[in-house]
Amino acid sequence: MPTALITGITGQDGSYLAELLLSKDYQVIGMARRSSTVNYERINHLLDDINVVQGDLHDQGSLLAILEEHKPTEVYNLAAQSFVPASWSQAVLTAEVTALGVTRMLEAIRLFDRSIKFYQASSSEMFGKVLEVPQKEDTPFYPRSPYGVAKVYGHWISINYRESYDIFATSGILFNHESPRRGLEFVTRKITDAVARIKLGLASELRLGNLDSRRDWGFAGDYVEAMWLMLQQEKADNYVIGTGETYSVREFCENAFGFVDLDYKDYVVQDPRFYRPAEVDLLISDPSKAREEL
Ligand code: NAP
Ligand code: F7E
Repeated sequence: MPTALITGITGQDGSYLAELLLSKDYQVIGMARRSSTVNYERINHLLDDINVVQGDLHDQGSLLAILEEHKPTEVYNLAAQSFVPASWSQAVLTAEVTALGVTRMLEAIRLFDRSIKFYQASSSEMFGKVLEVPQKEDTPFYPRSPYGVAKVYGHWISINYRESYDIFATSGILFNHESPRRGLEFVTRKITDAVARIKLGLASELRLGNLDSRRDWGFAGDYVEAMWLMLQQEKADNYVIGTGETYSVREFCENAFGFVDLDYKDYVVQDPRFYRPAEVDLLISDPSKAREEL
């Protein structure tokens, strides 16, 4: 039975990936950081089938200890400070977790067992102020947030450990992926949650930032399958995963409100509090390499 370690098991992608790996008869070890109250909302239904262990990307010793105790054959590094606005207000923490955390896990693998396959959760935010349309694996990066900068570090340190130590370190450059399990502060769930509240008479408006930014949105449940496929290849590599279609936040609002016969213009208020110091205006993927090879 193969054993996989998932960091970020309590997050959106962690929960879907755990379900996928269980369906493939993996033993699943999920790493969660200690907190004063447990936040297993997304994995409560899996607790009988997975093994949740405590560890933190800040803490090198905890990572090494988990590898030594559970001996995974695959490590999916999904843990991160992943909310882009918080990366300006907590820039150093974002660098510690989202950037240096990757090195800590790679170091643990280098010291314990270099044959472990490693997946790094890279992001389309690395393309930022895009230098090419659509974006593919060799499109140069121009990150626009401390989060994007941290992910560029994580991407390159994974490639560096691949080239320096021959570790199977793969980087999945995933475009936005959403689901009912998406955190409520991200724009898709913020909108759909508000639409439901407004329809039920529980709220009267929705305050948003930039309605004109465009994203390539996919479904998280599909994207975790791509992660797994990447680790089943013969060689570690970099892959862009996206839909190849782009829509604006405004179009998303039109559709979500329209779904319950409401007009978004009657409820959406643009609020400068939700504008970002630097915006990523347009993301659209070219996932042809992944389509061919995976
Ligand atoms: P998410 O829902 O925000 O989950 C992040 C996970 O990281 C949570 O389990 C969180 O634990 C954990 N975490 C945060 N800091 C940690 C630390 N110091 N030590 C250990 N665990 C820590 O994110 P997601 O949407 O599932 O995304 C998964 C990964 O893919 C992230 O690395 C994200 O940056 C990346 N990514 C996401 C997208 C997307 O569209 N979703 C696209 C590209 C890349 P708590 O529950 O305790 O907070
Ligand atoms: O914003 C605009 C906002 O926060 C999408 C993370 O998973 O995907 C995610 O990052 C767009 C931005 O996601 C509001 O300005 C307008 O242009 O849902 P989001 P994100 O920043 O694209 C990437 C790929 C990741 O890697 C990240 O981890 O929507 N927007 N008004 C708003 N966004 C939010 N959150 N809230 C608003 O009120």
